[in-house]
Amino acid sequence: MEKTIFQKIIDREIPATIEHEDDKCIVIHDIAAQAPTHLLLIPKKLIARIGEATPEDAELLGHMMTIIPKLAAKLGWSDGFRTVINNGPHGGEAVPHLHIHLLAGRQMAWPPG
Ligand code: DGP
Repeated sequence: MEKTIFQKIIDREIPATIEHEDDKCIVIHDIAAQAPTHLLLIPKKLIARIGEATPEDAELLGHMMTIIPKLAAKLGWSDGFRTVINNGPHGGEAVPHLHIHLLAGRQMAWPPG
């Protein structure tokens, strides 16, 4: 199977600006930022999308959640931020490798587009 673009970034085959990395996940800056800060939190394990996560992934997903407040503190997101997971065609998913968008630095609107 062809590697996803995010797998190629994890494997250092293509460059990205890395904000955090550990044994389970990587956080990069989105190439098409939709906010002053727009990060992607990506598991190193290939889970195509959140709708395909299994109970086996619970520890990994929990670990990823704990990275978010650490980033918020490190990057000074005291005014708030938004997390987004796009799933499938109606969700606007473009890359079939689970990733959590983290957007900060401006007022977000609701409802989302
Ligand atoms: P989604 O629509 O949720 O699948 O979002 C995919 C995001 O991935 C989109 O915001 C743009 C970003 N992206 C796509 N290709 C690259 C890349 O090569 N490098 C980086 N840093 N981000 C990318």
